[in-house]
Amino acid sequence: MIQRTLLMIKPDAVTRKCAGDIISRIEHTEFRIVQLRMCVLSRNDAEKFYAVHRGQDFFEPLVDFMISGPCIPMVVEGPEVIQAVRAMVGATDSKQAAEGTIRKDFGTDGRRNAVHASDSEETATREIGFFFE
Ligand code: 3AN
Repeated sequence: MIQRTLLMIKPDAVTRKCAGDIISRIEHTEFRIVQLRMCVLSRNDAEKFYAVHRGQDFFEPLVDFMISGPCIPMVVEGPEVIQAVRAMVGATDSKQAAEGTIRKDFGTDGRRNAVHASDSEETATREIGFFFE
């Protein structure tokens, strides 16, 4: 099934000039980037985007991190792309992510983990709508 997912390059990776390398990884797959922009999230936006995590001890530092610099959200399209991009991204904590994953190669730890990727069709629809028409 052709799906769309939201992949977002986070401020740590943008600041360290890893965006091109991450975009290149996507372009070396069968998938297509169909929308992309760069933006700095407001605190309110970041809190809304991560609303499911409100109340967790990592919520406030996560929001502070997400507004610390520009993000690059993009929409990636292709067959079964949601799970495929999640697999390319790797585990939440970059220190535990598998070799060859984006988080292993471009992230630092559980917070500064280089990218976000939607985890289901429902979240993909919501997250794409958050950034794009
Ligand atoms: P994933 O992005 O792997 O689906 P989620 O949705 O559980 O992970 O968490 C959302 C974001 O919250 C993560 N990308 C990460 O930046 C942050 N986060 C999650 N768990 C932790 C943690 N234990 N410590 C610090 N940050 C965390």
